[in-house]
Amino acid sequence: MQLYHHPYSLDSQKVRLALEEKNIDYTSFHVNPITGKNFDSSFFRMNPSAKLPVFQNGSHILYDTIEIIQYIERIALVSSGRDDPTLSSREVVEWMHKIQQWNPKFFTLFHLPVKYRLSVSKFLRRVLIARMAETPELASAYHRKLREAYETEDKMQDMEVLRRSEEHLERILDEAESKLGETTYLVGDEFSLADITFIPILSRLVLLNLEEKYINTRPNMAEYWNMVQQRPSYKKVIGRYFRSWRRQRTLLKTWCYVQIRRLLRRY
Ligand SMILES: N[C@@H](CCC(=O)N[C@@H](CS)C(=O)NCC(=O)O)C(=O)O
Repeated sequence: MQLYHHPYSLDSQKVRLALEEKNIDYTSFHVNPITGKNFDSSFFRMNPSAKLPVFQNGSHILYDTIEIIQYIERIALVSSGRDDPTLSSREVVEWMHKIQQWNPKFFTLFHLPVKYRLSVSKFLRRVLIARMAETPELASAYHRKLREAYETEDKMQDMEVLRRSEEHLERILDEAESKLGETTYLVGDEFSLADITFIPILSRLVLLNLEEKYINTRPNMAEYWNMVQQRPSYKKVIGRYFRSWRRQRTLLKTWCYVQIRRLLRRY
């Protein structure tokens, strides 16, 4: 089994948490979306949406985060050899969908320093144009991505987009806060796929320095956040890259790559 993913990608984090929690071995391929590696023709041919993560098991390829996580759950159940295999409850699946409906893209972009955002988006557009010239048979798919990039820039001018995204996030957080007042985890007293889907969102808020506003104002969530950070899966998938000083190192590496490529005009 192969997973194409990146530590920066929120949906990739969800899938990797599932793989770690379920103890499933896989071959890992890092595809950095900020340096435009997701536009390399080898990856783009398999996945013209260029989105991460992608999970491959033989000829079976999955692109949808929830489908991948549920597939991992089924693999874990089959390999456990238990007589009474039970899949996640309906409530867990409902929570996963509820969380997945919030798109972190605009929220994240709005909270990045404008200078970095504009520089990276310009770099990515150049990468797309370079790949288009190298691989004309994929030109129309590259063109679609380029259009998507321009549309994203347009949306970034519209503060209503940010407001809606914030409101949507607040609704999910409020509901989670009230659930966490009754139970240890999002659904009941056992860690579930719902938590796996939720943890990367909290981690993204911390990365954007928004912990005070969104987490610490909700006491049950603040306690939950402290608890889930102790899990080995969290440490391996997220903490390793983003805890304290590590996050500067992780972000600086990518930033330097982009700047050097830009200076050399190597896309
Ligand atoms: N099909 C995925 C979408 C995943 C997604 O949006 N991935 C983001 C990172 S978390 C991505 O790869 N963005 C890069 C791009 O759109 O070019 C799902 O909803 O499960």
